[in-house]
Amino acid sequence: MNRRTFIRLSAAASAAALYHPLSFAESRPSASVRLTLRADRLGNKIGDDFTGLSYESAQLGNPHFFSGANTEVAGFLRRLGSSGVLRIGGNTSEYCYWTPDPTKQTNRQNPESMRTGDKANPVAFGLAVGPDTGKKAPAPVNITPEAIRNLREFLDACGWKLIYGLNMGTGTAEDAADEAARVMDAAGSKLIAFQLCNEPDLFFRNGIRKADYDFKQFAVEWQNFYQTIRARVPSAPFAGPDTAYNNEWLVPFAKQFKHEAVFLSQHYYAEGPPTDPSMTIERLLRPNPKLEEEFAGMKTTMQESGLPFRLAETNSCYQGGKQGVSDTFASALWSADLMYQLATAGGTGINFHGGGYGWYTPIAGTQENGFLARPIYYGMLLFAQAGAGQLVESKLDQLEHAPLLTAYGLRSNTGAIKVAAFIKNLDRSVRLIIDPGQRAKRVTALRLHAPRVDDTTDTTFGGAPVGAGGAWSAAREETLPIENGVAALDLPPASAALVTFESE
Ligand code: BDP
Repeated sequence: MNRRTFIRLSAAASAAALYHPLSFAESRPSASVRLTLRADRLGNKIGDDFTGLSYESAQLGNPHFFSGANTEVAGFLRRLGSSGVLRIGGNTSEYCYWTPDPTKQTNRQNPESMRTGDKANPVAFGLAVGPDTGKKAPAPVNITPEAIRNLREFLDACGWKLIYGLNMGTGTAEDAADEAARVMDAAGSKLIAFQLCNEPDLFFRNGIRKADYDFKQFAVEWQNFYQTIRARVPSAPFAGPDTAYNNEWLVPFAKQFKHEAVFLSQHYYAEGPPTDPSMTIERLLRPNPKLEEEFAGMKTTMQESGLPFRLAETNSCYQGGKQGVSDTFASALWSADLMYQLATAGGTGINFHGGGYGWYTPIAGTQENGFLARPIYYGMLLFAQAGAGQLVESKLDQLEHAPLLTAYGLRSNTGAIKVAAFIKNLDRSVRLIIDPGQRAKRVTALRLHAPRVDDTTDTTFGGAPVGAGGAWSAAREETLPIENGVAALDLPPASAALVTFESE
């Protein structure tokens, strides 16, 4: 090797050592992207109940988790919206058994102290259930009337509504009807729908049904459960099919059950399995063809049936999430962007799955140890702060400067124009020039920030972290310059901001 080659190679090596693909140096944006809003052209509405969380049904095995006493978790939910939707379901819903007489509990995993509500027993009081990893059939869990009563108290404490998953996978229609009667009685108008099972399009391969299980067989069972429950609870509302991803089940379900269902539901996991090394932050932040497919199915079914659609379970990576991806700041950018993508495509709500210490859970913890907001929660917080309203026609120009930039205009119900902007490029910053389409007297921005895109602990929104019980208020609100009616927002790589235009 001659000396010149050596110098060149060692210079390259030290540059490589300094360069970390996930850390970003603050740099002044050298390029601009322009966002033009047409404030007079309004699109889809975003309702108060758009936001939501999803928990495993097995969580009800500890009746003290979703209870009026769990003011911590109720506070975290309230921060995300005054009337969001809590969905109870997941893989474990097929292994939860209605137990109207608690003295007859059969499940050995359910300790005696959990039934007596012994708050002094940290195991009983603190038991939090994480997302099922789908690797084997989960342990059976008993659901008692106490759990249902407490669930109602919890909903009162946070103001949220309920989607309740029954067990069609391994339970009977009679038990489901009895459970539904109790849930209906306790939850009343807080219940927006029962779902009969979780991801029936995967029953053929997860041991719940035989390998030839298809939509036709499912539809017969669904109809039978529906009729049995309706005979007992004539006003029970239903949603479905709560499929994993399969439009070939979703579309015929919409056709066949459009008069029985109040809305349609499907799931979406951006990545998986976590053991696959190609499941990365970079991939999570790129557009996903799987999502496009789901949206196509969603649009067809909505047209077909006239029913609303809810993404009733979603998260970044199936099998319980991926450490280093699902628990990072990238998930904050991903979650809020997904909420706006869904609203733009016509969806009416979303439920991020979680619980316990799952990698992708928005709220992590137990009653014993306390709870904290994970990065994904901050994405939902940005969406909550934008609030309900109606999307405004928005156009991005010069996007070649930041191909992964997305931005959404919203006329909020408070009257203000808001813009949520996300730059998912890791290697460039950009100046976003925003023309709000109407005169503004003051423009402010709250930033979604973390020191690195793979950071797991230091996310902030508006310069402030979320504290105990969901406590949060913005500590830093930037005033953006306005020139000739347009505002300028500098976005560093992998970051987001919520901009508010106050009209004159
Ligand atoms: C979904 C299941 C849920 C799991 C999740 C996952 O409904 O119970 O926790 O996948 O694999 O399909 O993370």
